[in-house]
Amino acid sequence: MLQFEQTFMDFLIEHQERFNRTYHFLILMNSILNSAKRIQFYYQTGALHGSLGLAGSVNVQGEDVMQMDDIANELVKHYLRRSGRVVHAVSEEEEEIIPMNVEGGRYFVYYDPMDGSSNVPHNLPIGFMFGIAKRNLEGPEDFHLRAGREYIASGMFVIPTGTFTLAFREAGCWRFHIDETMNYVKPTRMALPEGRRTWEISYNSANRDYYDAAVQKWLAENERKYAFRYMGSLAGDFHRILTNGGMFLYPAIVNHPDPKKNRPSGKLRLMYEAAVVAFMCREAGGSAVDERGRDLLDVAPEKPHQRTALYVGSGPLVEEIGGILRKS
Ligand code: AHM
Ligand code: MG
Repeated sequence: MLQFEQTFMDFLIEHQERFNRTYHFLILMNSILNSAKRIQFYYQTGALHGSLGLAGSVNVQGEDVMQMDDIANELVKHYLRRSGRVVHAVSEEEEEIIPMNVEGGRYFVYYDPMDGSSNVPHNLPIGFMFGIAKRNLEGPEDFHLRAGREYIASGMFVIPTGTFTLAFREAGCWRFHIDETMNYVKPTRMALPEGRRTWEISYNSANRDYYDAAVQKWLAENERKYAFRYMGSLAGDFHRILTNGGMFLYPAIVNHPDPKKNRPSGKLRLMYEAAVVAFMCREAGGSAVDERGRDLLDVAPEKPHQRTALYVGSGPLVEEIGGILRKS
């Protein structure tokens, strides 16, 4: 007896029809899927073709750009533009906002085509992460940099692992797995587990002495209650938290002995990293805050590449640390 798993596209068609939606979003998602499959392919075969090295240029955040980042960025731009549905995009790899179908487009897409760049030379998990907001269809469009709360969807592909997680506003967070025909199949609704038995804490422990004193104190008192896991790729680390519960944190660095190494605004980017996972987490029953203990989804970006600290995961942990941050 042949068994057929539901594909992502079948799932999405049903979803759009159930909620009486247009097919524009489907066309947009098709372009995102096409990009992800191509990135998956290049990443899997990159080592064979010698393209895992550094490209030698520097991106807008001053970090090394790898060939893979460039390839992934070009792929995503190509497919987004071709969809005809995107007004403009923000990419981690480009300083300027990228205009696309400025007149007729419907969506804004904020993306990081290859997040977790330190994993690239090792072919270890990286993420293609994106947030989607919708143009104001009635009346003039007055702004394009939206807070996470205004996203209509956000998602991430963990590459080359082959998982895709997508959250819809008020319609849940879903995970799919790539099959042998490169289709994402088998929708599973994600819900953070309430029981603490599986919870994990995930952060770069090399930085712990440089966090705010209140964050250090909380870690010292609480972290041993949970397993510690860190792979240095937000998509991979958050993927685990979504399944097992717990908290991923990338706090501000404020106590570094070399003041030049402080990062009072955090490291991660708000629009295409932090808000993307915060949105997914909310749809899975969790929450996220920034260094001031504000709900991360309420933080309105002032510039496309704005950074933020991030605490994301199971509600009770995020609320506890959020309360401490609001007081400190
Ligand atoms: P990138 O955009 O340069 O790849 O940096 C983002 C990554 C995240 O995926 C990850 O959570 C974090 O940076 C890891 O940083 P660190 O190496 O400081 O632990
Ligand atoms: Mg990144």
